[in-house]
Amino acid sequence: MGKMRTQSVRWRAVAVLASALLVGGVAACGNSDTGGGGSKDDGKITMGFSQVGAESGWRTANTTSIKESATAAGIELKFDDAQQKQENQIKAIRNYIQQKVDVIAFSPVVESGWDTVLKEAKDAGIPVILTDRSVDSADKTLYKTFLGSDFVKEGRLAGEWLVEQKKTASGPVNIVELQGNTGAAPANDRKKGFGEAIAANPNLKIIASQPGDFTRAGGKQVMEQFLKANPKIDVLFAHNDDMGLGALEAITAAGKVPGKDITIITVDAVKDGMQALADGKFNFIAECSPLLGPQLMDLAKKVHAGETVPARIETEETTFTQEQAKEALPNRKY
Ligand code: GYE
Repeated sequence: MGKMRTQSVRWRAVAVLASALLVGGVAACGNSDTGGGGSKDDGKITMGFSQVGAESGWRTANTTSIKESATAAGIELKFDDAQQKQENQIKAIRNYIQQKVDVIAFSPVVESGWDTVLKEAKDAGIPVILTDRSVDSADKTLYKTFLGSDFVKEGRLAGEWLVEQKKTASGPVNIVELQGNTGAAPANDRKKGFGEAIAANPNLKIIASQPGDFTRAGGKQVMEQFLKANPKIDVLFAHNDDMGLGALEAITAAGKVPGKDITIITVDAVKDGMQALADGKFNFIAECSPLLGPQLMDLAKKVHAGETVPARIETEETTFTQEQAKEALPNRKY
């Protein structure tokens, strides 16, 4: 009796193993037939990429990096520019699902509201890679990995530099803040990191904070309003170079000297921003690298092959003072 039971347990184990192998085999077959969900069987990986837009120098460099790296990696890229609209991104992702691409990658314009479409991609068996910006979905199985910067850290580095600069200030230091587009991860996180860092000195106060949508036009327009409403502005913290560059025009038009009358701190370190820093118009930049293409293509190959990848891959970054910008500028790639 005891022996029979052991035997039947053994048989059951063999049966389970066999069916697992069968299912695995069928799944693997399915993968190679369709290229992991792909429409053609030419062995080439197809990636559908939904880009935020073309709002800044950073974004332009990011798009170039993605396109060039796809070509270099032999990945067929379907690319869509969502013009800063979430609805356009959702539409593009649904198209990619319909076209049965192998991998979907996108840079979410805002953090919230992605669960439904991500679930659709998951149900279709298409892996998703978050690039540059993240989502706030509680279900982390909706995407394979998030490749991008630590935006809280960038804000904190900007704030810590300011705390150091103003450590001997005896009175209030009035700060205005140009935020990125409302609801975007880099806008939320840079605000948070900066705010936490400047809390170290109660003299440092944010007296106005508005979105300038990461664009030069937005930066200029909102800075004009700030200058009209606030006679004493000591510092501008702009969530990216482009808004800072737009604000320069408003500051000069108001008869103030940027970099002297108003200390200017930005994020990104694209060429035009670095030039303004080297010229003494900006005072400090926290770097954010847009060159994510090569790592993204590498990850796409891995997830397509069914390999496990780290849930979070952080970009390496630094900061620049005016002197450091002068040194780095000749070799700046973007
Ligand atoms: O800082 C800004 C761009 O998501 C990190 O988006 C990116 C940000 C970047 O428009 O310039």
